[in-house]
Amino acid sequence: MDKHKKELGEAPISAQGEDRDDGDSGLAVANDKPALKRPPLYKVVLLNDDYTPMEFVVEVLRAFFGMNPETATRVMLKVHTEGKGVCGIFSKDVAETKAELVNSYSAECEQPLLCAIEEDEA
Ligand code: TYC
Repeated sequence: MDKHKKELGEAPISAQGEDRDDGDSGLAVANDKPALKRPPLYKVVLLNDDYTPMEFVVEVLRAFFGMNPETATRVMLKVHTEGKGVCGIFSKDVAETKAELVNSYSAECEQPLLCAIEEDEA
């Protein structure tokens, strides 16, 4: 009897999984913790040049980034002495739009002032 059971009773391991109720039923089952990541933020960075007047840069920082005169002057001087400086951190769309607005305004005013965007590594 025991011998019979052993010979006829259990399916091979490879077949067992396919018969289980929670196995390959065609239903997609979500993981416990969906791997959601926040979209990256972007810095709008102002670049130094030798030609744009300091007053123009301060005006741009106030007009496009809402800075008060003191903050705008501090950021302008940082860019002037260090080569570049952060104007703000935004979603990708907003950062791209701000940089484009600054660059087209500068070109319209015949100034070489340039803004760029950089992914924020925070
Ligand atoms: N370096 C410029 C000058 O000496 C001033 C300046 C500051 C230009 C910041 C660009 O992003 C800039 N007139």
